[in-house]
Amino acid sequence: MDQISRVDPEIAQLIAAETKRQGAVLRMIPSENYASPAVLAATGSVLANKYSEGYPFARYYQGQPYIDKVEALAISRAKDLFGAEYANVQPYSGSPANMAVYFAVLQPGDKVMGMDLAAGGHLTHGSKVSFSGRFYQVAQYGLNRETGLLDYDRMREIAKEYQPKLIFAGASSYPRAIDFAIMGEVAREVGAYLVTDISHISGLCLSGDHPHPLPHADLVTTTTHKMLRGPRGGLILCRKDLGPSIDKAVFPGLQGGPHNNTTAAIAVALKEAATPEFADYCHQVVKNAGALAQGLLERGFKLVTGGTDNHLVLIDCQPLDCSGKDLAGALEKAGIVANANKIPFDPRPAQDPSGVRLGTPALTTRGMQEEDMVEIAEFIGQVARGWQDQAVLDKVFGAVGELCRRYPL
Ligand code: DSN
Repeated sequence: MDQISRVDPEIAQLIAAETKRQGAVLRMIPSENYASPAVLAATGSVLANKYSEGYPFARYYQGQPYIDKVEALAISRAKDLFGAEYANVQPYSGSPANMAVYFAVLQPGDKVMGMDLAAGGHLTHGSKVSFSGRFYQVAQYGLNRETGLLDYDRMREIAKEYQPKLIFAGASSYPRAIDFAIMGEVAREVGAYLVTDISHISGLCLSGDHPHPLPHADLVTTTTHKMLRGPRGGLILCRKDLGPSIDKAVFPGLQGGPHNNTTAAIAVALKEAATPEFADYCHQVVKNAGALAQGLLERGFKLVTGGTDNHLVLIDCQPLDCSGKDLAGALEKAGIVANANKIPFDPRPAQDPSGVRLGTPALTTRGMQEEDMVEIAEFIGQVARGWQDQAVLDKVFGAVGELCRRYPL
């Protein structure tokens, strides 16, 4: 920070302010976390200075003796950790990782299936507003209206009728476990590739708190900065026979030089994720989400699916006198940062939806436990009741600050 201050005090001041903010609020966006100091240091290292188009020991530029070793280590750690035959660690993030999968195994115009964005899926799983819905023919599957759970029977029917070449499994706002085994069966029945995007739940798949996608999936994608606590990046894991197509799709198909500083930080994060402490962390993430859900239910909130199996809960604001956007805005004023989110079959638009999505990965990294989640559920209850009352928001803000000080970064 001293170096930045000397050169660019304006940016230094903004980084300092963001550092302070990240410590002073309850960060409950389920896709966010705190990377370790070792991961951040690797991200800020001189590896950022090097170009290295190609792959380890097969580069287009000279000067790679150390970069090759860094990337080879990241690849072997990714394979070992996830039990995968092949790994590519170069995708710049989750969306490019998914795009590379499309490029690797499909032709433009081919048929794909993914979970509807409105049901909790991801943009790159076939949404019309992303490349995936523009360059491929898409059928979307979704949830059972009564239960809010994935409707696997309907998914199978759609797959049989539509005959996609690729099926995406995975979600961004689904609070329950996903049955990768059933999805793998369906994919095999129709001769499609199964791609599991485990960006949100990668840690839980490693710790056994969520079923592992292998051996059911042909390809697995994940971001590295969510529960894995790495830098902002992506990974693709796959069967060995698909490896060369994936490599070609990432580079030169989609990207130029890999971000070597990020690759090093991914390697560090994967080393950290291989420890028993990381598994304990993931177990605690799930326990905390369960305690948060229970605390909210006891305070009269309606939750999508009635609770959670994983790291997130989705509040249905329809019984409240505010929208998801109103509640997320009021929560931020009270020091609780979450995001407004569509609920299944939401009658409201994405810009002002009926839900609020909350997660426990970042809070758990700070060391918070179940009793803290009960306290946070109480804060959220107070904010929901007094969302237009500045005195209430100020009071909760003070209590949130006190809680945050008990768990310094
Ligand atoms: N933007 C991520 C999330 O918040 O879930 C998904 O990519």
